[in-house]
Amino acid sequence: MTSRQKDSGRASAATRRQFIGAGSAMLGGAAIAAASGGKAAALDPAGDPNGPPNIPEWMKVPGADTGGQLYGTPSPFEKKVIRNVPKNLKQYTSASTRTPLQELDGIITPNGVFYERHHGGIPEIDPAQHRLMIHGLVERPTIFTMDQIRRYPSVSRIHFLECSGNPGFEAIYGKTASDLVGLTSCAEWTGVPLKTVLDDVGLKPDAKWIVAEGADAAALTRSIPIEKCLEDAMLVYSQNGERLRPAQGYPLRVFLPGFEGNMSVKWVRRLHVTNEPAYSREETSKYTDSMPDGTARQFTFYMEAKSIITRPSGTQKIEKGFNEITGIAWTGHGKIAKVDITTDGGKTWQSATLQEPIFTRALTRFRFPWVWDGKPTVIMSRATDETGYVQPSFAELKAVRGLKSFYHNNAMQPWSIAESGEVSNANVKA
Ligand SMILES: Nc1nc2c(c(=O)[nH]1)N[C@H]1C(S)=C(S)[C@@H](COP(=O)(O)O)O[C@H]1N2
Ligand SMILES: [Mo]
Repeated sequence: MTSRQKDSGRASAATRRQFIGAGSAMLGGAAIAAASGGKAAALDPAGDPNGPPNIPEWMKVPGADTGGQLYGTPSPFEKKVIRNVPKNLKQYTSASTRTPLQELDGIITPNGVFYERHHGGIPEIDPAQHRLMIHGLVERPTIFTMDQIRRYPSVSRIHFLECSGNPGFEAIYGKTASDLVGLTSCAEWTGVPLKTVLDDVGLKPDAKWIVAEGADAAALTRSIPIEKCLEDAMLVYSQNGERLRPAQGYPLRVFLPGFEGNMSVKWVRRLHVTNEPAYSREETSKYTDSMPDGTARQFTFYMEAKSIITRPSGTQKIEKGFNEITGIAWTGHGKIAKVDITTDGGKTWQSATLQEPIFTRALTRFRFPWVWDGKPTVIMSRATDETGYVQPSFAELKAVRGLKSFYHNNAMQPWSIAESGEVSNANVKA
């Protein structure tokens, strides 16, 4: 063993003493045993049939065949890591499912639990039959096949996607992180920059907007300002290395980093280049914000800075002693600059560590080491983005937006910790 290996061995022994030992120092091993299901034998190698040096059952026979599963699935012991289907919402064709944020680590959402929101069900589209038409204020109106789209130079970028009704203003009483902000996910998107394709068809000088239309039964239609189309908008065909899933817009979707999810039109079939917006259903009667003075705020493109602690979070239970507080932060306006944590209901705040690398318009993982003294308290995270914008409390947000708003709620999420260690939503109906 090199001296370096020896050193790292020592470091991990010290780590164990500090973190696992910290909570059990007073109560002894029983505290850990309780945490792992109450079996004191779990800490006793001789009495634990699965603990080394004993040989567990699964080492005594060969395992399953490699290739027995041609498309892999998670361990059968991970059954709760599934999409969250709101119980009170019947899954009509216009429905949504949420990402189980509290079950995930890191910043990438696996494709199987990426949130879904559709207004007319999920169409089944044969990519060989799919076409994208670009017309209107362009020099060369064109109808593309998927093969032609895929011949353009590609890019891959990591970005979050968030529905702007996440959660609606009146829906801040959910139980889990997923109930509250599970209409947020993050993936590596691959496709062609929209600018590349627009340069190819030639924009006319008066092109100001691009109206994107989906090939679903809802024909969902949104108007995108030309500046965004030429900045970082993408035509996406892959997500986390594989082709888009049908629910995410297979075979082709618009992706607008940092914009409200509704504008990233799935199953895109038409880009109509115009000099004014379409004023479609989704940008007039929906996805607008009713303000206290009776007016409605329209075209709220960028999602504001937001964060949530995903562990510990609602319905989980913690033990006295060391607990890592971790969660996710994101902003439509670039990078997350800072996440502050309070463990005393907002009296004092301390900076969390941000997981590197920090990507633009992507989820950012934060971590904060915490020793819980066993007393009831409220914990909360607060994101600041690189523009200096600070995530508001719900009270601060309401003061500006009034009570008639539904969309674009980026308020902080407080979690109560009871003496029992049970974690619950601290937002309570007045
Ligand atoms: N064609 C089409 N595009 C669509 C939608 C839709 O119903 N049809 N839903 C929108 C909404 S409201 C959101 S939040 C995102 C959801 O994307 P996802 O299902 O991949 O998470 O897609 C948007 N694009
Ligand atoms: Mo949405």
